[in-house]
Amino acid sequence: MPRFIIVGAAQLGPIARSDSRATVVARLLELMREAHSFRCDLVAFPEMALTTFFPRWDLQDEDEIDAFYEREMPGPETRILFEEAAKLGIGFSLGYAELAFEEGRKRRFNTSILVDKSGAIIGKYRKVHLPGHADVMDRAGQHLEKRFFEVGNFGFPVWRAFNGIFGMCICNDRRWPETYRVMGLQGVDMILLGYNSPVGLGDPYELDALEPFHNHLVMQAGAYQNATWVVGVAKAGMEEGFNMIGQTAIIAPSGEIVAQCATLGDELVVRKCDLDLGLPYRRDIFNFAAHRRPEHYGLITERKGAILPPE
Ligand code: ING
Repeated sequence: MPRFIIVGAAQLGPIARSDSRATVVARLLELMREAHSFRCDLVAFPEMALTTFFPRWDLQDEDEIDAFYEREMPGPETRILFEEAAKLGIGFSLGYAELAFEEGRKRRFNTSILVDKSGAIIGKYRKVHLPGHADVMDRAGQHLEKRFFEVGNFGFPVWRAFNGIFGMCICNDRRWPETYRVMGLQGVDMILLGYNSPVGLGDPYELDALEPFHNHLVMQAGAYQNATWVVGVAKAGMEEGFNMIGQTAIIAPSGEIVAQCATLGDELVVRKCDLDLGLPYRRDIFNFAAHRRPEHYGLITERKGAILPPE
């Protein structure tokens, strides 16, 4: 019996620095209701889906910085999302900037949650691969996630949900094969990820033109090599003067793109996904137990003469 799930990938267009949470949540609700009209079981939203991508600025004032984070989830301005999800009977994933008080101190993470059809949070992930820099660079645009977020401390967990095994990652995580493999080793059926990916940061310029190609390359490879669905959802368009790629896509375990957005705005694409499509790959070509030999790979760091990049 196939394990079907109808998935909505809800791409967002730009979010302005001045946009209130209420304004943005109204957009998310519109996309959630549209997903429900297509009988979606689950709708995936992008990374940092409640605010503009503020790590592009050299912010200094702590109160101004804190205003971009959520201290509680759901909070007073996001509770309506959870209530609507429960009313409609639809799950969702949501990326946001998290402000937590743990181990006696204020901590900041780039976070994503997985919410089931009852509106309960069943999974939480904190971004591990933080790209860019902590200090302002001499370049066209900044990418200061290392200043505004800590490295995630949950690893890459997966959760039993929606009649399958689901995982999440965030943006730059999708460029690292380990991200998919750690979840693949846990038998993940579908990975939900959001991204805010600017082009033109000039680091290096030559690769800008390849950004759309690299975006799909890494998600398609991750899906195929780990026999999992990958749902990649963009915050797209010209956001505060920064050109963010779209290309939101639903990718099958074959690595094929089976649904893709065609705009740079708020746009939903929907696909009925059979979570068992990964089984033929997991049973044969990517049968980790039968073919994978980590004990024979050798640890480069321990092997003498490793070929390292020039200083
Ligand atoms: N953004 C980008 C990403 O990994 C980036 C950073 C952009 C890296 C372009 C390389 C090229 O997609 C986030 N938020 O990680």
